[in-house]
Amino acid sequence: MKALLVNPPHTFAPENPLGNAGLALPPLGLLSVAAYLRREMPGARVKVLDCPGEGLGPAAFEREVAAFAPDLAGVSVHTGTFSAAAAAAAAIKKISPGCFTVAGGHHASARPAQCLGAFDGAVVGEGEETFAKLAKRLAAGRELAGLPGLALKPGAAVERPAPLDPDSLPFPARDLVDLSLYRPSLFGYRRRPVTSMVTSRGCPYTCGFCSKSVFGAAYRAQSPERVLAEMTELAERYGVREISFQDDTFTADRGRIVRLCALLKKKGLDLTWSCMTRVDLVDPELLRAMRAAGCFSVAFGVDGAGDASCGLMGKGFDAARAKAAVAAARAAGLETRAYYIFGYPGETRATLAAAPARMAEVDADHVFIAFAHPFFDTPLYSEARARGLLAVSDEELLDARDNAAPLVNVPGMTLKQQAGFAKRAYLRYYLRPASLARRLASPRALAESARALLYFLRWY
Ligand code: B12
Ligand code: SF4
Repeated sequence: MKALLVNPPHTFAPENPLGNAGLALPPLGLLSVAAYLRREMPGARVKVLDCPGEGLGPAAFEREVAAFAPDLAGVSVHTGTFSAAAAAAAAIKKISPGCFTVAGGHHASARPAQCLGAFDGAVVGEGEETFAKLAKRLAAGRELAGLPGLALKPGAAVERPAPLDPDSLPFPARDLVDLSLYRPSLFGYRRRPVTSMVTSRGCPYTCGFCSKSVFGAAYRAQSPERVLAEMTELAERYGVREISFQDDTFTADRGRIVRLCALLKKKGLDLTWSCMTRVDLVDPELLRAMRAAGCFSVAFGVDGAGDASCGLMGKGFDAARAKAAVAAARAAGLETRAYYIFGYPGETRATLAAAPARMAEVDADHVFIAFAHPFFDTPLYSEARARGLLAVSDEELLDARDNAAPLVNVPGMTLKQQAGFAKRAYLRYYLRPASLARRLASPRALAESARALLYFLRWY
């Protein structure tokens, strides 16, 4: 069995917003599926092609497919990469007509029927177990129908397999990619080599823009011991010096993080790290423990600039909570990043105009602004569609990757005017005396800001 796992060739938007500047992270989903398959089917040959990460365009991708000649090819499909994924599946079929093609990931889980137009099958939900069973059945020439998690016919119900125990998963097969190609976005790391980890799945919160068809609402996390073991492997086998945790809500289980911090201090690995979480999942004591265990930066999904916008997005906290979290993180000696979303249904010229002032009240060291992106499986999409606010067709959403481009109309203004609000918000934010003073106080912050300015000017 030769199994190929693919992140399809596509380009990130040429006008990448400041928030994504320089960003490229390893495809941990594909690497986890690959590691699981190697464990369950030791005879299988597994190859991973992360085309955006490796800079492979369609022609180079086709050469790689022809050289490997896979029996089974799995392709990651996000909503905005659907068109690219469908083209990759067609290219695989052209080169290896006998190869079974299967879609996996967020769009495959949200809209499996649509994927079946381009692929032989679609894996719904987390992919490790279903993909490994699929490979085994194909190798043995067994019937595929009825395999939990595998969609074969549009419209037919797909039984989901039981959620996997996070501690039972092998470490992602990082040996299958060149880790030196990847790094978090500007302001997101301090030391290299740097790489990412994800230590939990699922989220019980109900933010209206969030696409959750893969892992669902039940939170499952690896034990602190399992997390430490993977960090140790990264430090000792790969020489990694910094880890960017990409968990949606890293601190959702407070006890887990307190124990992890204690284990890290005891182990004494030469590692710094950063994470993302919600503003209502931190407190001063926890933040101090994180700082003492090597954390240098926390990113908060504040999302709504001001109470009104937080309410529209269903964040479940108010701006005062965001302000308190940022202040507590700063007091603990941590750098802070705040993510915001502009242009949510219900926003008005007034909420957008007030956004910079609301963001300044929260006062994170760095801010990143994206526009509301309506994924099909979200309340945001349903609401924007129902209120006639979608500025693009469903088809265009299958190729939409530029989160600096508004996709939802705010009444009374053009999309260009909406984009202008974000650009001015960045300027007003970073030109505040408090923000300038913080930058001038640190040579590292000053150097990073100079790089950021170059990205910004190119975008602006
Ligand atoms: C880190 C991250 C990135 C990184 C790395 C991406 C990558 N290739 O993995 C970077 C920054 C590059 C990135 C980019 C983008 N991302 Co991103 N990203 C994430 C984040 C925070 C974690 C991903 C992760 O590693 N998860 C852990 C692994 C284990 O899970 P996983 O990747 O989902 O994989 C599992 C399943 O999905 C499935 N699976 C995935 N692929 C395949 C393939 C096969 C064949 C099979 C069988 C199964 C399978 O099995 C895996 C194991 O269970 C998620 C949020 C989240 N919680 O998932 C968003 C998220 C996945 N990203 C998202 C988006 C939209 C994007 C972009 C399109 C954004 C853009 N504007 O360009 C790009 C395109 C990605 C690409 N294909 O290149 C959305 C997807 C929503 C959707 N419906 O499409 C998410 C869910 C964020 C959100 N809630 O909005 N992203
Ligand atoms: S945005 Fe974060 S906190 Fe909100 S539902 Fe999604 S993963 Fe959960």
